[in-house]
Amino acid sequence: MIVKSLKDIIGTDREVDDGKWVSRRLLLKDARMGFSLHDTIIRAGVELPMHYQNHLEAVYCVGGKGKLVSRDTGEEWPIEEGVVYALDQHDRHTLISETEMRMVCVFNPPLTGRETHDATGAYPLILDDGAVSAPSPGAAGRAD
Ligand code: 9YT
Repeated sequence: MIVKSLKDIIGTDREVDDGKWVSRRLLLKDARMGFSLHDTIIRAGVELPMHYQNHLEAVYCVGGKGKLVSRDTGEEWPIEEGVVYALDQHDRHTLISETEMRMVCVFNPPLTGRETHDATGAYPLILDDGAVSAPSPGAAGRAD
């Protein structure tokens, strides 16, 4: 069994600060659960274009307010405490925060903790031997 506290992650290399968000990685690939689990703070007033071409992600908002926009369809959804969105189609999306937001995020396959967003807003796929997979499918160096 694995038991961890957010307090033990803050200030370690499992707390990743992108400037616009801070992701606290509670469970990563090395936990061998088949997913990773993150407690992410989105700073207020930021716009985050993302496109996880190599991963599925579910995001459950547990605090704050913002808006999710599909860059595939133009649809928009208010995001607030109690709302979950699942990027089941590797959807191109933009998250816009109004206030600071707190999100619980699950990634499949799990992140290793070494990924950083590329120019398309994707995380690369890190293989079992530690190699980074070829660039994201369709990556053309733009997030939109
Ligand atoms: C929705 C969101 O939080 N995206 C950016 C960060 C990502 N969730 C992560 O690495 O934890």
